[in-house]
Amino acid sequence: MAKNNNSIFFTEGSKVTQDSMQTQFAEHLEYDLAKDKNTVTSHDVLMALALSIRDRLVRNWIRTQHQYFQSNVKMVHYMSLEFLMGSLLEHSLSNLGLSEEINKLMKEFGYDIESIIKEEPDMGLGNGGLGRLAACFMESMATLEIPAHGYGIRYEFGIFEQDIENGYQIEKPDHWLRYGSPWEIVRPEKTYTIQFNGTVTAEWDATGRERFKWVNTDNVLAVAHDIPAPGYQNKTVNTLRLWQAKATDEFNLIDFNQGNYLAAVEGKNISETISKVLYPNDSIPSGKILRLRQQYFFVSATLQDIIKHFKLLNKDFKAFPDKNTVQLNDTHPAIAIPELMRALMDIEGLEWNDAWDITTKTFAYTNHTIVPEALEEWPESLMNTLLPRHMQIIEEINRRFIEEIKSKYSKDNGVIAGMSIIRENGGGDKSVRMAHLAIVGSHSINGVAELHTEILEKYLFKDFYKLYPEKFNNKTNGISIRRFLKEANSNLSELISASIGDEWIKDLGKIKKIEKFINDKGFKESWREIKKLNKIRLIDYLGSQINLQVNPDSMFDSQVKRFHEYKRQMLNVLHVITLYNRIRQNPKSDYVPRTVIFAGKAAPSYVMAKLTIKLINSVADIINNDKETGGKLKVLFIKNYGVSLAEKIIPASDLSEQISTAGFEASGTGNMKFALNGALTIGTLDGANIEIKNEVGDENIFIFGNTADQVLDIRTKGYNPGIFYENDAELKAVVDMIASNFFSANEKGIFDPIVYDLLHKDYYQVMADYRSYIETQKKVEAEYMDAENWTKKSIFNVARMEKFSSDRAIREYSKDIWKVQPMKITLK
Ligand code: F58
Repeated sequence: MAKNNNSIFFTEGSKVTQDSMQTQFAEHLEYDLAKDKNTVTSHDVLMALALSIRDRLVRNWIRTQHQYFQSNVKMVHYMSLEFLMGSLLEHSLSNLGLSEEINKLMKEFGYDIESIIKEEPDMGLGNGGLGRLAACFMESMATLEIPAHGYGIRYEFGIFEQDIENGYQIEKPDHWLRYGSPWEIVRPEKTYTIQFNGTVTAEWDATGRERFKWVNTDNVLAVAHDIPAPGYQNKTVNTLRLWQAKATDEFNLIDFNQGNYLAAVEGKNISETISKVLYPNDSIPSGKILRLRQQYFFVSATLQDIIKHFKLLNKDFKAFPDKNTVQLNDTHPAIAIPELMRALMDIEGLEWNDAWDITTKTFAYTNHTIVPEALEEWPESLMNTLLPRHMQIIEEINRRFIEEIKSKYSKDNGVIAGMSIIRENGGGDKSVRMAHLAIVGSHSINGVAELHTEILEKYLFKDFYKLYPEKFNNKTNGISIRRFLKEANSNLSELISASIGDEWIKDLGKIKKIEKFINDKGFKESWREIKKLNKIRLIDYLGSQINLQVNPDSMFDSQVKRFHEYKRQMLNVLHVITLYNRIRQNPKSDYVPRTVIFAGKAAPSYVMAKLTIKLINSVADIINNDKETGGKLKVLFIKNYGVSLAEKIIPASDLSEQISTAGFEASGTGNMKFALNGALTIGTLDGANIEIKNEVGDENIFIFGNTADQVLDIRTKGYNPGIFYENDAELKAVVDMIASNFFSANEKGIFDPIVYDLLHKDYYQVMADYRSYIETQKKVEAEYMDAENWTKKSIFNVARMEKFSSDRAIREYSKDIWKVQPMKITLK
């Protein structure tokens, strides 16, 4: 095909610019979906609209990529096994500035935009905070005009769909691609071969150098699927490239010719399972071989893609780190370090030292957890089988690293063993510590909140910090202001824009200006009115899912996040039961009516987390059906929490529960989303809560419980949770109720493991923080009674959120780690 026929490219006055949205929508309905007014379904409407919007995006998308290529600009590659994108229609409309126009148009056609938006399944390709952070970063990078790619896996099944049966969590497959996705563009021409297994051979090349070859491998193909990532009302559209696994041969021909049809198809199925499903474990890695396959699969495809692109424009590999920077989102893609070494040495023919210099200059690593058992390790035996050449390279990296420790840091064998990339587990059993590999192979290691980075430097990676202090830095997390305020809370964002203009959407610092309305009666009334509207909107959205009366004038007290013992949903339940007892004992007293909202998924194999969900549902059952508590207390477990639900629950909440055991939540980002929507936080001095407190001021947040230092101190001195039970009558009554089957009359004994744990183990020190939490909740109520005062605090929270915009985070990454500049897209 003649490639230089420029006239067909970048045509001004093209179909997309000339045709009205109306025509495009009608054409997609007719030509892409083959539907008329009799056969059209609501899903068709969504598809036709999404395709029309995509047309607009594609225009800028091509231009963005073209300009990046032409100017050979330095690119950020955000490598992440998870991207929790949520829904894309409303977000694309908003970023394109088309929300109003489309709203009107759909109305004219007789459709309601809200229900079309609701049709779109969430792109749930992540577990929680880590995956959503990647999505917020994609949005901010595009808004700030940073040349960037996201790279991940196109899972056929994202995070499981959660159902609740008899109070128990049931997992169902998330078939988000059932009807296809209107956003992705398949790029069969961008297909790479990924090798597994096989052996390594060595031979001497013409220059007398030993060259290694990885041969007799089992191969799988990786096919690119691209999703547009548009910036806010600019021309930048970056790419999220997700890899799908495909078998190399449709059938194994030998088996096929022998008539063994099923065996022939089997091989194909095995290779295609690589991109089938997202591992639903958060915080503790699964350690499964398929997980390692997934990691290597997407890492290898990504690096091949980056190198191919680099070679089109550059000659000398020394320039590679000047043109590429790769951020590793946790250790999940850390196998990229030996993979880049392999590519540079075995394929491109570079020497070790040059390859190593390029590699360490290219990679940067973000850590998201301090729980030691959450740090990934792969058995050496597995690595030897699946990735034999990589294991050799890792051994050599480690040999050189140990030499470095000895010459620069310590000759103590204990210290060396503690820092070694390869752990000796005794009996010849060894494993690869991916975090150590990531630290040694990167030029930057960052934590995600100040306290978290401090813990990394002081405890978890203490020796590494002493050896390489210059590599360590903090990058406090942030959230997308567009998604979590402008789109999720359009009423509030309109009030803000009407009062101070709309510059805050691109520059959150400007939102401070709303502080001047702190004594404006009308403004404050509108503020409260909007909160109430959002509550009603949430109740409507949930519809028949909740079969109880929820009072929109009650305080909405929400804890929505993954279920984990360290997040302490348990502490919240103990408070709920305490409130219930108080109401029963003193029904005539004044209470602030509360609706306590829980939502979140538990890892399918996490027994305690699942039992906590059951307990919440059992407690809800009793309380919600008790006439005495009536309008005063309701408990709501909202099933199948995800990005779209977050966008409804958060704007409707008054109180945000951020109650993890201090020292355990690396940062948290839900805490930021709530504060940005005017909820007040009740929380421990953990993760980013500390920084939120510093920004909003002590009087605008409710802090309780032990500090991270105290938690550690208690643990080292020996902790006895039973003492708290013995010495606190109210707590004792609550635990006794659970133990005596008050909430489990029909399933006696099911909560025994919880009771046992609280009284005898309580690793996360729920009992130790109970009293302080209960007293602080009391303060919350007193403050909430004074609506004027509460509104002021709510406004201060929103006004002081500048720091928590992911724009700020991305600016810091760009300047300190990536050394990249924004590039304005100017192509017409
Ligand atoms: C989360 N980690 C942190 N991991 O818990 C949270 O404090 C932080 O705000 C967020 O990252 C963003 O930095 C997290 O979500 C996972 O889900 C992993 C999934 C895969 C296995 C290991 C945990």
